[in-house]
Amino acid sequence: MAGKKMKRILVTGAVGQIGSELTMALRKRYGAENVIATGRKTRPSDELRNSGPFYFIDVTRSETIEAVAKKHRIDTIFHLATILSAVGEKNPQLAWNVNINGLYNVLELAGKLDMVRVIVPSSIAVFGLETPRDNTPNETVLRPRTIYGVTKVAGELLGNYYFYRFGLDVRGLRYPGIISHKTMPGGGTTDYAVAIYYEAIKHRRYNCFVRADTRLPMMYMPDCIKAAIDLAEADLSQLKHHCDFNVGAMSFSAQELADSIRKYIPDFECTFEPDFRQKIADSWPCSVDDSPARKEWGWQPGYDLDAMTRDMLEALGKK
Ligand code: AKB
Repeated sequence: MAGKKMKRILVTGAVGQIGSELTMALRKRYGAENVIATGRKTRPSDELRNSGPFYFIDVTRSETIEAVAKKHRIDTIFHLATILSAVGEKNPQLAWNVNINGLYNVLELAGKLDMVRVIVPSSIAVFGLETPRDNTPNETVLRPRTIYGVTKVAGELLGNYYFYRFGLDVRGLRYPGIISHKTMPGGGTTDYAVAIYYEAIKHRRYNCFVRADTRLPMMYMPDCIKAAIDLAEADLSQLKHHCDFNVGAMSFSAQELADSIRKYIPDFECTFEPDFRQKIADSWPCSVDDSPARKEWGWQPGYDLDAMTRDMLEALGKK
């Protein structure tokens, strides 16, 4: 069984770091009119607004998603609206409401409207201090210490539940930190790995909010988009996992990241002044084992640290 084809797609969180680029990639692939971008409050870029339909919705209010989904006869939702780890620690109630109730609303609606598929990103935040940190297995201890991680574990379980209980084709992958140059990330722990490039170009210096030896798994945006689309288009009969795929690309310390930038900007200076996000970073893996994703849907990243740094600096330099 290959699973039904996606035709009309709704993206929640389309104004965010991943959503803004994923929406454009989906529009190119599925036709601009067939990919409906939605956001809650932030004004969409001209590119997003002018290239296809855009609506303001609130995922915690089911009727707002339902109205758009019915109007455009949506059969697939890429559900990206989420509160990330650092903002979540500042407002755990908001994180619970958006990440849990928002997801519940999306899954219920997808079932009610007999949709083909729901794609929901998870995160390396599902892991915790008791998890092996190097080459973290796909199947391991999931005891996160952040509310974001708690909601992501619950989200994976909920998505799997809807698959096994109601036959709804829900798929998800555990993203590492995502690095990109179009839209800034909104309140995660791995945001330093994006900010460092902007500051290197603008000011030749950056004060990093984690220690130099902080090593985390990371991924460049083109790989992030490819992973979402490859998983969404994978043959259902090949999937043994559904909502909980590890996906790796690269792993480096904050120092190694600064060194990689220094190869291109020799006078770049990086200082390290850890804040509350250090504790979150210390509870996450250094690298992940993504062999189930490679085996079940052919996951293969394209970028390593130096290739990404070259591309980031070139793109931001032009900006
Ligand atoms: C965050 O730092 O909160 C996110 C993530 C790893 O899920 N980038």
